[in-house]
Amino acid sequence: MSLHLYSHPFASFCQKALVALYENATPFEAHLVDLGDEAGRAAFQAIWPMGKMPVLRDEARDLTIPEATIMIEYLDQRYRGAVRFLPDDPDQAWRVRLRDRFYDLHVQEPMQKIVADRLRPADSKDPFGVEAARMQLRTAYGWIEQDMAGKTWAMGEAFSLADCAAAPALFYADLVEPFGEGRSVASAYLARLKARPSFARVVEEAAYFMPFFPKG
Ligand SMILES: N[C@@H](CCC(=O)N[C@@H](CS)C(=O)NCC(=O)O)C(=O)O
Repeated sequence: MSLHLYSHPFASFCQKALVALYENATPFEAHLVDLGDEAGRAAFQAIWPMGKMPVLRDEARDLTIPEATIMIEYLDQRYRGAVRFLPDDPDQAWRVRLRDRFYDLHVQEPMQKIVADRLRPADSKDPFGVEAARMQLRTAYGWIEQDMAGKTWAMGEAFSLADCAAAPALFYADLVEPFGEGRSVASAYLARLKARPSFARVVEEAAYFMPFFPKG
């Protein structure tokens, strides 16, 4: 097996990479990363010193590929399947990348900020930062409501890198800052993502860990 994925099924950026791998049934060996375990963290940091998951190793080419977006681009180039994550057309490609950045920076990041705050000790909370993150999410939902109008996937009919990014980002964001009234387009998009077999499998594999999701 050439491809080795270092990840955790509950981690949102790992889920993004898993969606891409499952979309094309790309064969890979999964390695569970336990950052809570000192030896596990050290072993993982020997592969990628930044210690952020997911990381892909392509043993056949002796390459280490961190960053979920870059990993998916790599899969699209080197392990291409029926689903193309980045279109060849440059004008379509930058639109995909824009949406990938959007879901990482404006949905995943504030969502992670809120989740991380729930894990902080009571005397180290950051209510100001959490409120700013909530506002950022609400603004992002407004943009999604317009951007997704009339579309099945982020780029229309073709599933892409942008949808790999959107699936876990929206799944967890809706848990910490529910879409609420007036976000029917975003809600319907998330429902389609949850029904997509690749992401449904990801959610099923994470189900064991869901009771550990920190409550607000
Ligand atoms: N920019 C990275 C972010 C990866 C990331 O934040 N991963 C989280 C899990 S979802 C992580 O490894 N967190 C562990 C830590 O921060 O110690 C990517 O897109 O892959």
